[in-house]
Amino acid sequence: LIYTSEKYFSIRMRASKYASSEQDEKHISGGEALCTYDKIKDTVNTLLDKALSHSRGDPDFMQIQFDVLNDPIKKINPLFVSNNSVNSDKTGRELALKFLVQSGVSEKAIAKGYQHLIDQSELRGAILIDYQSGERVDNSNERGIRVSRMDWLQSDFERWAAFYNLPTNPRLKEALVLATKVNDHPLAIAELCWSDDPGYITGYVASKRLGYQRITKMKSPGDEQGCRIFFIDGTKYTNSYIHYLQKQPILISWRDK
Ligand code: PML
Ligand code: MG
Ligand code: MG
Ligand code: MG
Repeated sequence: LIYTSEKYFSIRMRASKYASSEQDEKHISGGEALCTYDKIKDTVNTLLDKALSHSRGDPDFMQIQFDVLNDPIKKINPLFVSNNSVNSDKTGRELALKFLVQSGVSEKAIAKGYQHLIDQSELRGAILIDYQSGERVDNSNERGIRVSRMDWLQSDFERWAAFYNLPTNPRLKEALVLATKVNDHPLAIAELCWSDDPGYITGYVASKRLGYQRITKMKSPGDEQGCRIFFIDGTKYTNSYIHYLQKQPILISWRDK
């Protein structure tokens, strides 16, 4: 047998509704994967299925794209996961506030972060907020920043989940991949997230200091307003951070660097 160094590809999907109508475009689903050439077909099918059976609705626009990776893939360990069970979304939001403050984010920045979300209700990606001033530091308006080029081999994820007695929930996997990438960068201070899926109310705060703190209730069922805020040191090098989020290939890898 001859082993060659294999090429990897980044596969990305995004699906939406009303893209070509008078109504505001509605984000339905997005997805990211890294794979070798022989896995492209299966990976594309998985992303296709994800968007065609989505609780936010049936898309009328979808784009699936792949491109070869030229930069080397960096392997990083997943953030440590803790579970916080709360009995209401109010308690969940209060706990999230506490975790953000413990991670170093100012209360002013958190309040302003929530205001940016309210002002921009059609956001598709994440917004970047300075962790002290609360100013928004990306210029992407309602598009937001999309984190790309990341994955976690399913077999490695399943070994990890079994070890920690966690569910092999694809949402947990995708969110933990993203949170680990986002927080691995020196400019990252913390992330706040909950889903835009009406039926999924678990969210999290993630940071280098606290790991991935899952919170069981972050919004009321039926609510389609999601949240993804990256609190960063936004006083310099913001463009290099955005470049990292969009371009640096990251493979989450448990105990196997
Ligand atoms: C999403 O669905 O886009 C975000 C889900 C965040 C929480 C995932 C989890 O830990 O269960
Ligand atoms: Mg439209
Ligand atoms: Mg995958
Ligand atoms: Mg979603």
